[in-house]
Amino acid sequence: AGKWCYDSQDVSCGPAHWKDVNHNCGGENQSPINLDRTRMHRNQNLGNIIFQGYDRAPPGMWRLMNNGHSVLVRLEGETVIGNMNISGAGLPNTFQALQFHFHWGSPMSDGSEHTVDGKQYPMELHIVHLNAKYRSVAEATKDPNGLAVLGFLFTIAEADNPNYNTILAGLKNVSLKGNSVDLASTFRLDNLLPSMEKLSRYYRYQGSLTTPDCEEAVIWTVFEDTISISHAQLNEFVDTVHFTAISETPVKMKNNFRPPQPLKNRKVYASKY
Ligand code: BO1
Ligand code: ZN
Repeated sequence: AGKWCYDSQDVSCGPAHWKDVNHNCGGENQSPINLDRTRMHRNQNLGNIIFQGYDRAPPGMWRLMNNGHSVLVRLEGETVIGNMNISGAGLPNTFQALQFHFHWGSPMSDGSEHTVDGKQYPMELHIVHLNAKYRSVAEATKDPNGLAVLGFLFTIAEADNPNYNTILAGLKNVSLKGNSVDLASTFRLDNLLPSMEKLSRYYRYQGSLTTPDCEEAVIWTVFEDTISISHAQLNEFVDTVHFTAISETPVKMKNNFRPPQPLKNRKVYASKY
């Protein structure tokens, strides 16, 4: 596979070129999209998501890593069996949580991937889940229902969000591409999210991974309620994390979002509430 990047690292391998890296990226069901609330279809089958295991800190440590495109936390792997999963809400099966990661902007500009009525948000959290009928992501990416990603948009508040302190403290240890570190403590995943009672309103559509190879294998759920974080906390991502590895000229990781893709022949559904 060829090299891909975001424009903030190098425009010559930015999102406009991804379709040359993988043909999928020019497909008919790409993500992210603009979520146009005036054109959504209310769907009475879209009830509350059932979150299992999100309310307990797992016994093992979570690993924070810089993959050169984002910082992510692995929720399962050799040392940790997180056993967090989601079901209900029109999902065709149970989906096991694999990892979560962030897309962010810069101190001057927003960085979410999904937009709502044309508005971009400062940051977006993705929790990536695997359809429980598959043992690997490689198998799942051949199925339009292979993965379920939950997207949460951020808004800036005056107060710090203390639930993000463990992750923020770990950023200095994943400053460079390829770095990884066990987080100092585990925590309840639901503490990173808006309160559970506020998650009944969401948008649902069929899409793709938002980075190459852009596989069209994702049931997307983007929540209406937002996560609040302070400006100073958001800036810690931009100030600390780099796209680049130790051997390269440092480039700070910022604006690591793909812009909205054409909706084409798709419908976006709004949950019942
Ligand atoms: S996203 O949530 O659409 N931004 C997204 C984008 C790329 C991936 C996941 C989510 N990549 C895949 C890798 C797999 C890996 C899997 C889970 O993430 O291509 O190799 O197993 O970590
Ligand atoms: Zn993502």
